[in-house]
Amino acid sequence: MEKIMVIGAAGQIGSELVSELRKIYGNGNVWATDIKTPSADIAESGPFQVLDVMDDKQLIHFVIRHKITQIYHLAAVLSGNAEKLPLQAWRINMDSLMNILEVARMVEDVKKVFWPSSIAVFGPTTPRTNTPQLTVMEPITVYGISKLAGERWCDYYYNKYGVDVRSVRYPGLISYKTEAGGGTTDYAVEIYYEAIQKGRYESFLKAGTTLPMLFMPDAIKAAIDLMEADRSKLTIHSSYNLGGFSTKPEDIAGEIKKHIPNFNISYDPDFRQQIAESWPQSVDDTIARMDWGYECTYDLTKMTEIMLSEIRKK
Ligand code: AKB
Repeated sequence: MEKIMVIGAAGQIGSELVSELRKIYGNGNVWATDIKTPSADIAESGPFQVLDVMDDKQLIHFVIRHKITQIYHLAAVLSGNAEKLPLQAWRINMDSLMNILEVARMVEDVKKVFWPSSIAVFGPTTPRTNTPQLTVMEPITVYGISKLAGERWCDYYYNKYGVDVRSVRYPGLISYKTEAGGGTTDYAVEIYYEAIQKGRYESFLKAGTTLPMLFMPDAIKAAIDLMEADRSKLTIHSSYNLGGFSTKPEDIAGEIKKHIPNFNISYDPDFRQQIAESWPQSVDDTIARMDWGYECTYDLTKMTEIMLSEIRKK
């Protein structure tokens, strides 16, 4: 019987992941945890606990008491916000991961850990198109540095202690249930909300800024598929490249215009432009496809239809 714990359950990935995991494993077997209260459907459809992953004692007591077998650790400070408070972001991103890795090492019941990395591990010296799994990695953001260091620690705990940590390098994630917060790819979420609320959007990234993106249902499926994959088939113990589809602000605006003809986009790039320009435009995810059958099923057109109709309902 699996007992699963999701850390960061009130966040953009966590809120959707908890619902999917509860469908698969049963509501009572999936603990939602966060420092803040999640939406009512998460807090009321199964167990919820206020928990600070930075508090290692509270964390280990919780894991032992509830006989947790799988941990999804999603709490992190994203790229844009991390640049505003670099040392604080470094501490949160690194200490929280180290607490999880230590718990997984010490508590025998814990069999698997999921921790998301990001395309932010790459930098301006990385090949930007079809970025390979193994390549130059010189990230220029504190978020990217923390994700790259985290990947090395995951690989280290796997090799040294046999801790089964599984990870993907997410591209920008687009969703309508819970808004993202503080990332560089967040423009691709904001644009849909503002298209409906105001009929216009001022992008903080320039026209022509291409980045890989993934619609949340594909991102959630990837996390669960990777966690369910046969361990012997996995060849990457740092983090798997995940591609998604590549897009730029004017492409999304063009898709929105098909539904809202008067929609207008303008551009006022800020500090996140430099971050975006240091990240890949597309990513080679052949190894994820081969090892555990990853696929991206939503493209920009299909995703835009769903984003607009779901946000309208809100
Ligand atoms: C961000 O923009 O910081 C994140 C990411 C790509 O990891 N969405």
